[in-house]
Amino acid sequence: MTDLEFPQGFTWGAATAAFQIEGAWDQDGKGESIWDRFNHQPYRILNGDTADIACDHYHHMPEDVALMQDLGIQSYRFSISWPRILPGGTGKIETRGLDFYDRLVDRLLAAGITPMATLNHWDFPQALQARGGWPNRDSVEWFTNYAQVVFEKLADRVPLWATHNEPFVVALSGYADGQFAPGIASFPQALRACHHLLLAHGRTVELYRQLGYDGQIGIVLNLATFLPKTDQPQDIAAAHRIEMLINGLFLDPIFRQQYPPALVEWIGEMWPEFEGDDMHVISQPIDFLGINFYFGQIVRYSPNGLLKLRSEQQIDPGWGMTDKGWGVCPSQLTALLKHIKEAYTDIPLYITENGLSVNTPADQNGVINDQARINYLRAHFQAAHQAITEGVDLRGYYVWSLMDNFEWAEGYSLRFGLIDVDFSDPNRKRTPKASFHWYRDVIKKNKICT
Ligand code: IFM
Repeated sequence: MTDLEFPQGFTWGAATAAFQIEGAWDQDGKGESIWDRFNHQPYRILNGDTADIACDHYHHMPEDVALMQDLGIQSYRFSISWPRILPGGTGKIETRGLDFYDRLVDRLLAAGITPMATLNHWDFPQALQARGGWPNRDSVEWFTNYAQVVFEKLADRVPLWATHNEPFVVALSGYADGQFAPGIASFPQALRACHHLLLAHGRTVELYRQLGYDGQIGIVLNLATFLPKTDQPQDIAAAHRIEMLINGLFLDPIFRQQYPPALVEWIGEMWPEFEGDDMHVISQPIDFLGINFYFGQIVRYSPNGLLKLRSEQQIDPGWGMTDKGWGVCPSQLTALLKHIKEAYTDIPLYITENGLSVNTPADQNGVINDQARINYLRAHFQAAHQAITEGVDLRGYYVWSLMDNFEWAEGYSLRFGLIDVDFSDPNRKRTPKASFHWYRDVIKKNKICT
């Protein structure tokens, strides 16, 4: 047995997102989001689930902060629902919505937990979707105005801000394959959405600096590794293409001030024209990069599809697949962190999400012994520790997720939480799982035992 100690001051946290936990979808003046609209449509969500109530965090917030305090996390990553604050997306402010986050932040601080707030975790106002959504360049201004309202209320007490969570998913799953809200299938629209998300990010970073807050601002990207299946040039090029689509589409503009040349060339005429100064705004220096890590892929050339490739999940020896269908490969977390440092940036990194979807039923005593989640987290913490040992400036780790929640198109069928939520109970009873107790011990000792 070896003890692996983390650097002093390393931040242990847990993450959630507004739409996935809050419920109260139409209460206290909240406007409709694109996910409200989408999850009320037939066939969009597995089993017809909706997030109308979800974990009912909107009404259970004090209890949830008490659970966080019991867990011992030093930071809590949550997102703010844009239409809860601006029901029409722009214009009239709903103070009851703002007050909810105000109370959350105060309660977190009183519990000694540092808030990390994400402005956009996908629940875009439906009223603005009706005006074209992210593919409309006006979305940049809509978003910065919303950010300003939130900053003015909360930035005096929230020291860590992320503009977007996984803009790749917003743009590609929402606009290219239509699997997520708003359910549009148009690759050119997805590229426009992507560009405006990036521009909105850059303008919001500029605004945050102009307003003079002394906290930190960054962005959260879903990143993965992509290994060619063979050393054939066709497979190597295919792996590079998908890496540029998933990682490079956001990393390159932010850190290299350009879209990945290989991708632009491949996409050809479908690539939209953008205005001159945009890349400068997009590449504003940020204070940290948040990385959501879940899997690696093995890629080979295939004559089919736009990118002409096929990929499969990478699985490390001795591991398998998660309930979500993602391969478990902790080795790739070390590889990814080192790659980001070597190829892109030396700024501080956070793992802003990582966790396992596994449904472990309660035993006859009501105990949820999710040993699989403990094993998964331990291996990933170890991989992160390895990266730190090799010189990566990793500052913290947020487990996804604090509690079971609404997993988008898969509804309540997948469970990512350290805390079980009984979705059949009108009171949404919460039960900490074995992984909660294990994580509490890791946090207390700031080390893992491998
Ligand atoms: O639940 C999601 C989260 O909203 C974004 N990152 C991945 C998680 C698991 O799919």
